[in-house]
Amino acid sequence: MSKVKTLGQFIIEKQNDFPYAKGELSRLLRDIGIAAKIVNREVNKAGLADILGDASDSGETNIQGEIQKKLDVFANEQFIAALSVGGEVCAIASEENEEMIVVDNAQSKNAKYVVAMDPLDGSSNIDVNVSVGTIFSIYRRLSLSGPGNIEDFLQRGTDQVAAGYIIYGSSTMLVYTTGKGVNGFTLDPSIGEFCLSHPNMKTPSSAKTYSINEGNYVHFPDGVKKYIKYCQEEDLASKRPYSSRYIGSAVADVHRNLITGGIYIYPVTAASPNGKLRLLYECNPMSFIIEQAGGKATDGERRIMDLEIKTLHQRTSFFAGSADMVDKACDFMKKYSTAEKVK
Ligand code: P6P
Repeated sequence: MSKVKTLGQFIIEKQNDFPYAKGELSRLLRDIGIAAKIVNREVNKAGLADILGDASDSGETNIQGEIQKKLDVFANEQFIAALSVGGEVCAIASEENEEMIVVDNAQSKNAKYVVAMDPLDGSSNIDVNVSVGTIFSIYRRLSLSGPGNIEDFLQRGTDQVAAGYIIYGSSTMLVYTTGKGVNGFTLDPSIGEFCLSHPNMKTPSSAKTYSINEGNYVHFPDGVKKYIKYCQEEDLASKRPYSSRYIGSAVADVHRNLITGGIYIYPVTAASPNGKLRLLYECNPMSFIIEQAGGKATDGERRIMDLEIKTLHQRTSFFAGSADMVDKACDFMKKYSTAEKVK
């Protein structure tokens, strides 16, 4: 049996890639892994426990105006607790919380890092047993000491120290990067450990899958409409028509496309004139991973990780995946539309 390498062993082994590392980032990644295992346990039995459905009879909504699912709330609480107890994070930004969370216990208030996260993305799929995910982004704080502040989060994606996601699907995987490649770990429930299963992940430069909610077609920018028609044309040489695959859970769509190749597009629509996905804790972390795996991520025009972040919950349009496919889609945007500027 090949030697199993756990997430913990891998993190420690890679710590030497950062000569000045004193272990804080290693411990922070370990804390995320612990919370992921706890959330996974609840996701896997959601149908059994009273944890399905909406967070309250009154249909309580989060700051996004989205009905909070009980598992959303549970996941948010678990990641906040693990990060707070772990002592390596001085502040947290979460999709579920309008304001940033200052972690001001003795050990944390001078911690080096801040974490932005979507604790359970795609949660509308929870009740129908479709894969959901957690997305996280780690920055070095800019403030010198004391409680973390909002400026610590308003950093470009290129300043991320690490980023990753957990996908709770047919198996549970944790995929992350620290800027030196992408590695995927599959949870082995029999030992309760994430084990290295996808070392040095690379995404194909082109493929046959496009992921977009075509229900919004009439409101898409012309460049997106033209690109969709391009995907649907018969052309043997470029293996078209492509296949449309859209789960409605960005982590699941992005993860599939990362492995098989493909493009995920969430452009501006009438309902989301600035795009739907969040720059800080969805698009930047997924872009870091995609770029490290050899892919590309833009807003239809500009590189996602170069975009200026002005507010915690800022939205952006998102074109991400296989490099050649993103280039092609952006060519159509350039020719037929001007990408919505981040306001
Ligand atoms: P629509 C989930 O709410 C999410 O943020 C992404 O995970 C997903 O890809 C997208 O929204 C789905 O949105 O409008 O197609 O249902």
